[in-house]
Amino acid sequence: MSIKHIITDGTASAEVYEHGATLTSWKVDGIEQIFVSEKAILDGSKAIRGGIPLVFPHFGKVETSKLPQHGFARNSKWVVIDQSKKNQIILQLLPENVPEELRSLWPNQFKLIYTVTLEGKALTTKLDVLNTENKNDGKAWEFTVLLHTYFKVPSIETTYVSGLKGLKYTEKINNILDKIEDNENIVISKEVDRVYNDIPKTITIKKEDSKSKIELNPTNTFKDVVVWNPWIEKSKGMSDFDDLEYKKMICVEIGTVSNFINLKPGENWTGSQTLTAKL
Ligand code: TA6
Repeated sequence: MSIKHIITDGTASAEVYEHGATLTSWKVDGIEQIFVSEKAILDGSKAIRGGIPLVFPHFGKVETSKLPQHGFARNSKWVVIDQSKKNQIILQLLPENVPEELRSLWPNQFKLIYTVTLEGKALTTKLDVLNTENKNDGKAWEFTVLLHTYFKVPSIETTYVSGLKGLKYTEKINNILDKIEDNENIVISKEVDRVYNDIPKTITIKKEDSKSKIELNPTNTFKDVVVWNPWIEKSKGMSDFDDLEYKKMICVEIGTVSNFINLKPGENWTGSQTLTAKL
């Protein structure tokens, strides 16, 4: 079983596994905001189905790479480097923490630092990406990155995503490019797997049944957001996901996935999202 750490702030709490530095719970006033499948594998043998898996160095599959979908960060054992505050935990990933069979597929020198902070009804997850190659003869490298957040909802039918009206998006299902979102409130009533570009400072998930909302505030270093629900058929195809769990979750995933970010030796990139529960 992978080791799990708990942080608290007042009535809020969160749980983070060392495996993948995956946050698997965020409770506000005792109410769970994050979805984790009842069939999730938590022993470190595969990425956790749910929570906030970290996607690095590749979102999806990259033709020129043999790395598995979504890279290796969510499949590696991170190291806790600071838990001196009760409301914060900081974890680090270095090449030596990545399973050899995955590290050999992306043999670059890097350091990731992931900071999870609770403040009242807000949760902030920040990722620092550093190119630690030698400044004299090291090489630049490029990556895409995403916080693959699974939100728990009372019912998908009465959940709305707002703030994306007017944005260009790609529907990965059937690879439909350059669509424009014309709904202020996006309702999910089938499988969706969309990448929206040039995202705003605020995206809101409204949960009609519980009259509650979650506000997402990404830094402007995150350019895209993925909205995903597997719906009926894809749910059946995931062994670590129950057939009916699509009704109780929605992924709204802040990231930079449409264009690679290039880092030279010694350079770093930072992105964070603040989630605020409005209960
Ligand atoms: O973020 C959406 C997505 O890329 C979907 O295409 C779906 O594959 C989902 O991620 C889950 O991917 P996983 O590799 O965790 O099964």
